[in-house]
Amino acid sequence: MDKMTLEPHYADDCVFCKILTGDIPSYTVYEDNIVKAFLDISQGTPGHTLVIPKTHVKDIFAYDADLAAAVFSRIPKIARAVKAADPRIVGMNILNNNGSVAYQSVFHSHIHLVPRYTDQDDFK
Ligand code: DGP
Repeated sequence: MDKMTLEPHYADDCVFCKILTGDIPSYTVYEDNIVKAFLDISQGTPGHTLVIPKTHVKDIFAYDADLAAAVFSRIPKIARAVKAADPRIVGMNILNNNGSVAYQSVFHSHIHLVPRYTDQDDFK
């Protein structure tokens, strides 16, 4: 596989690329030169966050090792930031869907951070 760029690179007709360019508003949780993390429009639990690479990549099968290292190495720091937002958060599901059969609905790779709460029965 050719080396991928880590620099921002946008695709036409991609809702998450439009979030990256600011054409679609989002609530930013964390951002640097490689990734953006923002609240999912459909909050599985309060604080449900998506982490996306700033370069358009469809799914995990399209990553090269450098992009994977850059994106996934940032997840613990972002997870800690989400967790720190509410002392009731005591756990977190971290999920990544690849392909429509695996319930991927937006084809710009993203990692779900779904906080889990001490009183999570409140969110069922
Ligand atoms: P997945 O099913 O794994 O592809 O998850 C896609 C998620 O993207 C889904 O939970 C809803 C979220 N989503 C879709 N469109 C938007 C949007 O315009 N803004 C935000 N913040 N989230 C979106």
